[in-house]
Formats: sequence, structure tokens, C-alpha cells
Amino acid sequence: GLTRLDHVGIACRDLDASIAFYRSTYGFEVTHEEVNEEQGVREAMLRINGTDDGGATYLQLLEPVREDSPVAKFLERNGEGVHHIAFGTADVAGSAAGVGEHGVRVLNAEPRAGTAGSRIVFLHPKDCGGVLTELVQSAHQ
Ligand code: CMX
Ligand code: CO
Repeated sequence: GLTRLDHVGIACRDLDASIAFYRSTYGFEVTHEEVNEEQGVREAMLRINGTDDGGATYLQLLEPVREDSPVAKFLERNGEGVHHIAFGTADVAGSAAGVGEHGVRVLNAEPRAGTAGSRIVFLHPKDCGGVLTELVQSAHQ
């Protein structure tokens, strides 16, 4: 099942400026940074609570690295802001299949590579009350 909130994804135009805002305003620190070419993002994870063993909750700051990427398209339409939410699971394929049985479109037939070796799938926002939703299985699970 889905056991926790893993992260909230936030689309931004300038990753370093966004990191600086969260650090100076709230004191959140970057625990991980990477480029995910497949997803078309440069991203930073800021840990809000928990420990780095697959049980923590993060903010995921997302800057597009290509114009045809989902985050670039989102910024063009909406400007900066909340892009998606992500629920944690110990079994992403099983959780996706379970959600799919409820008529929600699962956008990835197979889990994709997510942050720090995690495995992720996305659910269509139009089937989730307008909320782009990600399911994520940590590399530690
Ligand atoms: N949240 C809510 N609604 C969204 C949305 C979002 N992030 N992105 C698009 N939509 C809505 C649009 O508003 C639009 O609604 P209307 O038809 O009412 O105007 C509809 O979905 C279609 O929008 P679109 O701009 O034409 O976008 P696409 O259909 O091309 O793509 C989506 C939308 C969700 C299928 C695509 O963004 C996707 O596959 N996302 C998953 C991958 C992703 O987002 N990766 C980046 C994050 C990586 C990570 O978390 O690690
Ligand atoms: Co995410």
C-alpha cells in the first residue's frame, strides 16, 4: 500500500534561486541533487523530516533541462508552483496495478528511474482530481 508522503514536486525556473529561498526562509537543506535526463529535469531534494533510508519526506525542486519536457510545458502554462505530489510505497509496480484497477490511468507501463535510484510511476492528473500524482519506491526498499 501507500504508506507516506514521499515528496511534493515544485516547478521552478532557476533551481539555485529556489534552493536559496527554501534554505534562507525555512532552513531546509539539500540532501541530494541530480539531473534526470529521461524526466528532463535538474532537481534537488530538500529533506523536511525523517532519515535517509527511504522513510523521509522531501521537497523536490524541479528545473527543466529541455523545452519539450513536462516541467517546461507546465511552467509555460502555469508559471512556477506545485507540480505534483508523490506517495511512498514498498512495491511501486503492485501499488500502480492496484490504483489502475480503479480506472486511474497509469502513465508508465513499467516503473521509470527516479531520484537516487528510486523507481517511479505517474498517474494522470485528470483521473486524480487535477493532481499529478507519482508513486515512488525508494532504492532502500
Ligand atoms: N498538474 C495538474 N494538471 C496538469 C499537470 C500537472 N502537473 N500537467 C498537465 N496538467 C493538465 C493540463 O492543465 C491540461 O489540462 P486541460 O486539458 O484541462 O487544459 C492537461 O493536463 C493536459 O496538459 P498538457 O500540458 O497538454 O500536458 P500533457 O498531456 O502533454 O502532459 C502529463 C501531462 C501529466 C501526462 C505529463 O506532464 C507527464 O507525463 N508527466 C509525468 C512526468 C513528469 O511530470 N516528470 C517530471 C517530474 C519528475 C520527477 O518527479 O522525478
Ligand atoms: Co517527483
